[in-house]
Amino acid sequence: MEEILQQLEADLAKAKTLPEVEQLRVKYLGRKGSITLLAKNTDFSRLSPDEKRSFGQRLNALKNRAEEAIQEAQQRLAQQGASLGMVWSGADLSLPSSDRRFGAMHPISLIQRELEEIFQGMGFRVLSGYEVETEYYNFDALNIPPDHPARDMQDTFWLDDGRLLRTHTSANQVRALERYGAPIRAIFPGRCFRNEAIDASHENTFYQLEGLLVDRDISVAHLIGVMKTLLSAVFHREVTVRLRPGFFPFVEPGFELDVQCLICGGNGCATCKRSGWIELIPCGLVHPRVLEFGRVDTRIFSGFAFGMGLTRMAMMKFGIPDIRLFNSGDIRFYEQFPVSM
Ligand code: FA5
Repeated sequence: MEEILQQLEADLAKAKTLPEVEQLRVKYLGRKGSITLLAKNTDFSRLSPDEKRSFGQRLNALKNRAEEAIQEAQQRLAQQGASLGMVWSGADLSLPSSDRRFGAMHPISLIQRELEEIFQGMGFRVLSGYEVETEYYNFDALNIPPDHPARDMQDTFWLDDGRLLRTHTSANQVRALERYGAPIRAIFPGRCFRNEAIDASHENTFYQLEGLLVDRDISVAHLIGVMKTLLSAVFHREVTVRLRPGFFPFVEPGFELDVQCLICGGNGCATCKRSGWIELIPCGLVHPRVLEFGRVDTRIFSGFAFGMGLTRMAMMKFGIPDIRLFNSGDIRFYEQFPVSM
């Protein structure tokens, strides 16, 4: 018995990982382990009652000491971080990491997520359409026939097969009406493309967020209500808005929604070009012809639509001075929008 114990202790001293200790436990205390077999192979009938008692006591003591030795070895290795089968390296694995850099989110993703949440809170569903569109949904179904001058307002990237890269998210309007019918309450965030010269506030690839609400008895008052709720939520304060007439063939009446400048409070500054107002969201009541293209009964339903520039919105919210930064691929720009953990 003494020999077995000494052998076990020598084996344990050499073990460098917890799995090795487990193997030793099986070797000595498992069903076919040497200590277990010692009891099994002893012919107790040949022992006197005194011998049986003394043998039993010594065997129990051996088992207990073996178990203790194994536990000690396990504790020693666990403290050294050896549970993964690694050899102890001397590092304190319980110390916090010194490199605390987290990933970043693209500012468009940030503002898009925020807006989606706000609109979902007002009962809007979030839908997405196609970046490659047909002329029909991008223009014709929006009451912009082929010879209409409004087509020239949006320089289009045409594809060889006659389709195009959508110039605005309004292309989703009739698709959604056809598919879901009225009433409907939806937003469509997405990327748009225009064959435009690029400068600090114009990109050929940018994001818009379209909104469409069609229901019974919808008026301009509903449009203003939704816009004010949205802007207060985005800018975390009460905002003053005004509507000016704006022309888009797919709305009647059409508006440009301006926000009182959030930088100067309407007094006039460089951001609002001294006017006190910032042009933010083109919108209007959906033109009956668009509803008809979407097979909506115009005797029952009316609606409003808006098409905000998501990229411009992000510029306003985060104070980004140049639109070219968004697509620049410059990691120093993206790193300024860390994800909070
Ligand atoms: C439209 O695209 C209309 N579809 C908006 C609309 C929808 C009106 C529904 C009525 C009802 P506009 O061309 O003005 O409108 O573009 C809307 C917004 O997209 C602009 O206010 C601007 O913020 C953004 N935008 C347009 N062109 C660019 C560009 N080249 N770079 C960055 N943002 C742009």
